[in-house]
Amino acid sequence: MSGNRTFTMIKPDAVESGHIGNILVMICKVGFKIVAMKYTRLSKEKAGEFYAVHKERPFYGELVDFMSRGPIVVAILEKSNAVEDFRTLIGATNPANAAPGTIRSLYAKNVGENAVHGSDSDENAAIEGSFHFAGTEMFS
Ligand code: IDP
Ligand code: MG
Repeated sequence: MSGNRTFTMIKPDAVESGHIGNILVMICKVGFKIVAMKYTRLSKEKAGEFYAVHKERPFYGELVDFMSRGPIVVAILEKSNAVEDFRTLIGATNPANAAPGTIRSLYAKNVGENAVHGSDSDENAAIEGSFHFAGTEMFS
C-alpha cells in the first residue's frame, strides 16, 4: 500500500530565483497539504549526510556544494499516493527530460540545479522528513 506523506526541498537555485511562491502554489493546487515547513539552510556536512546515498557518484561534491550554498525550504506533504504523485508533479531529474508543466520543466536550470527534491519511496520520505523535523512539534 502506498503512503500518504512525502518530503520535499525547494533547492537553493529556486529560492535564489524567487520561485518559492510559485512552486508552493503548484504543490497545493494538485491537492497536497503542507503538514510541516521551514526556511532553513544546510551546512556542507548536513548536505553531505542528506545525500550520503550518492557518495560514490561523480557529482557528489558538486551536489553538496550546491545544496549548501544558500537557503532552502523543506516540507512534509500529505496526499494520497504522495510519493508517486509528487514525483509526477516535479518531473524528471534532468529538466531537458521533464514533462511540460512539471515544476522542473518550469524552474530547473539543469540536471544538478533542478529546483526541487522529492522523496523516491515511502521509506525515504519518512527518513528525510525526520532528518529535518524530528524532535519538533510539527513532526508526528
Ligand atoms: P532525483 O532528485 O530526481 O531523485 P537523483 O538521481 O536521486 O535524482 O539525484 C539527486 C540529485 O543529485 C538530483 O536531484 C540533482 O540535484 C543531482 N544530480 C543528479 N544527477 C546529476 C548529474 O548527472 N550531475 C549533477 N548533479 C546531478
Ligand atoms: Mg533521488
